[in-house]
Amino acid sequence: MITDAFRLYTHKIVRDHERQSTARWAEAPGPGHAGPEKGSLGAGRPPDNRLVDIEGFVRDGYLAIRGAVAADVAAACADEIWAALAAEGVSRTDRRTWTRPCVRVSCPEGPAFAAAGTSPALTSAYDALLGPGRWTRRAGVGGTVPVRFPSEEDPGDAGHHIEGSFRGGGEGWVNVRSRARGLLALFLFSDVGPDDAPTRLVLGSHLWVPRVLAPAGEAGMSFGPVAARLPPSVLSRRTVEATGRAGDVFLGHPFIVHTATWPHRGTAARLVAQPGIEVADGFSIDGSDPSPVARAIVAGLDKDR
Ligand SMILES: O=C(O)CCC(=O)C(=O)O
Repeated sequence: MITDAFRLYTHKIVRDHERQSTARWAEAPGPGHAGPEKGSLGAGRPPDNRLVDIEGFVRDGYLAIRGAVAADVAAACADEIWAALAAEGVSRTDRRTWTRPCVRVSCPEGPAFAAAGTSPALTSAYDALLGPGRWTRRAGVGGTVPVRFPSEEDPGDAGHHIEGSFRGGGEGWVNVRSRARGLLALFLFSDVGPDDAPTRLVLGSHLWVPRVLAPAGEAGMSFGPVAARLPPSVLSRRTVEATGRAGDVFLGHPFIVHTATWPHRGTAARLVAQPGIEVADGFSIDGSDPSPVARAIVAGLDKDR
């Protein structure tokens, strides 16, 4: 059941599954992509947000928030990412340096990323999906940016997985309450079309993960083997590719199965940051936690299949 508090926080957020079709990824940008007002980073008009479909998030495991980050902010973030790539010997203007299919950098910090990470459309969405104020506020985006370059080569890091949430035994660990991780976020800092090696999300896969995690109890398990322990049919479910414009952000359930894709047959580098949105502890899974993330976990544990 959705409480009134959650309804209040959902009125500004885009739920945008319809715009996922590859034919429409480059449709005309909404007002969120309007140019900046003079003088201040990110002062463009607010995004064309509409009602968020919380039930769609619980069912499918993701939301796309179009224009979550203003166009000028996304462009400033892209500049910073290119500066970080330069330190790796990769030049924005000299394609001869684009020799690897993927170069992963830590997401830079600084004012542009602080503006991106605290965009009102996103903080409203975090409140709606996790519970008002329940997530860890951060003046930045965080995570890594796997930058993917046009290439026919296997990048070596593609494969279905869920993300780890906390350190356990020296690697990414995850438990059924999703200790520490509230969401998976994909911040598009470049336009990403269907040829540009978009991240692929397996719809509804998050509902199958709790049953894999439950036997591991509070201690949890390494995130690595989780996808392989799912019924094989889960990986044959419908998928959606995280395509869109620079400034769009996809928010995924912490248990959504996803994969990098290759080859990248586009022409431009794909810049997507992939941070976790942290929650201090995790979610209650006894049915008392009204957040959509917790409701999906409970649905996954309860579902009679
Ligand atoms: O780069 C991508 O499309 C996804 C990468 C990913 O899921 C990861 O590095 O965990």
